[in-house]
Amino acid sequence: MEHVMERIRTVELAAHVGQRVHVAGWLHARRRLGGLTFLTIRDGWGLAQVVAEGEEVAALDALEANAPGLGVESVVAVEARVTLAPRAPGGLELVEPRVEVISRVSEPPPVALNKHDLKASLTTLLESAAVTNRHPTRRAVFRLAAAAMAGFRETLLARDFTEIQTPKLVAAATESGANVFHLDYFGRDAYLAQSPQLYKQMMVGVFERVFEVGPVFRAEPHDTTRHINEYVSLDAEMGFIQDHRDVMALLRDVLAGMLAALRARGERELALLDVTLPEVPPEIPAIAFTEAQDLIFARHGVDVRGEPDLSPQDERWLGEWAWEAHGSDFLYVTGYPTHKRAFYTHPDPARPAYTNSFDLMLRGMELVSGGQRLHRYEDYRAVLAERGLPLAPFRDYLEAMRYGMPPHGGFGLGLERLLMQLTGLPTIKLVALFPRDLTRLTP
Ligand code: AMO
Repeated sequence: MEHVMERIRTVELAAHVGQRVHVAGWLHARRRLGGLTFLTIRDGWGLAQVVAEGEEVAALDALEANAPGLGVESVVAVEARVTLAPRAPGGLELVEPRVEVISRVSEPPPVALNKHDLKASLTTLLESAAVTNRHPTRRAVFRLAAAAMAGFRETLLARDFTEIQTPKLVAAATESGANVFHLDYFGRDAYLAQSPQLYKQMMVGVFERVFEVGPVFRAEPHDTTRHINEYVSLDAEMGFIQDHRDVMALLRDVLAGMLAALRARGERELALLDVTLPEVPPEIPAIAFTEAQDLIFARHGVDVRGEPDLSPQDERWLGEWAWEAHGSDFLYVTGYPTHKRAFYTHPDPARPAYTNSFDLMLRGMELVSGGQRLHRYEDYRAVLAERGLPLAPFRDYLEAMRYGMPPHGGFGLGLERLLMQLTGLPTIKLVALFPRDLTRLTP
């Protein structure tokens, strides 16, 4: 092909009206109408419509005549002139095309990718994710995930947090002995990290403020719409706090930063998926755990008082209440019972049976857990002994505590939970690129 100019992306066409340009991508769709042939080209960002007529159609037919034929998802390069076409998608059309085939595909893909809505069963969508993730609505979900991660990083970097990467092959379970993937590490027992919890706390001793974006692993042996076995955890931890309320204030600003990044970077994707982003109130409403249980009893007649945790139904009810009483999609629940939280959680000094901890609900589902941690070596020794946990696996963690740690706290936010609540998709498996669940280790 004669060199017209550097390849441009489909989303840049508007700046080139009247010029001949070079675009390249996948043959998304093709149809004939009278003497015309319409091609839709999809690149990594959008779609472009190409119209061929007369001899151009004959040239296309010649490409087609080669065996095997030129099917959708073939990779093609197109050199053509950009024109305004009010009736075309995006108001632009590429005319007088010359088409070159880069990778020829002759079999139809496992799912038709060129319908506005992707019509396939969940199983097909997941089994063929390598291809189905190409669909614009699938791709949009993952672009939003990227925007959310960018917003998380930007907000914390602006506050002088340092990004860290901690080991995923670890010698101790962090969150609880259950739900941990066990593996053989050259003949020794090892686990896949359930969270960066212990390491991010140790790193407070180095940097004071740290964050991490990375995979974590939970061996939860049940199939739910809100659990997967590997997810992306957005973690932050900071030193020199008064208590968990400082962490809640930080999280509020981090959420606002993430939503701002979604608006700024995800405009096309939000429109395509018809997503209405939640507003982060200047102060997110908060309710104490025991009050939340009283409220559920009063409003719904279900006596959950005395339960050690909130059920998914409890969370949905609280979400409804937050919206009705405060006009907020977000709700903090604070002060979870001490015996129900992980050993590192700082008790409430005024009520030691409850903790300086919180969960954050988004639209009635837990999105974040966090709180203040213990920071004194003696307190750790006491709590591990109380819970019958061995000291040995925590040796290095305890060493960090032994040599001086400030009061500190932080949180962990599940990226896929966020995407699920924003998009309203019915299962978390649809917001992970290649979900790992009870039955799925491929693709
Ligand atoms: P927790 O175990 O509550 O806390 O996890 C934090 C957040 O991670 C998400 N999440 C999950 N997402 C998908 N699939 C799962 N199986 C899954 N499990 C948890 C949720 C949850 O709110 N170390 C603490 C955090 C901290 O205190 O800093 C922790 O991991 O969104």
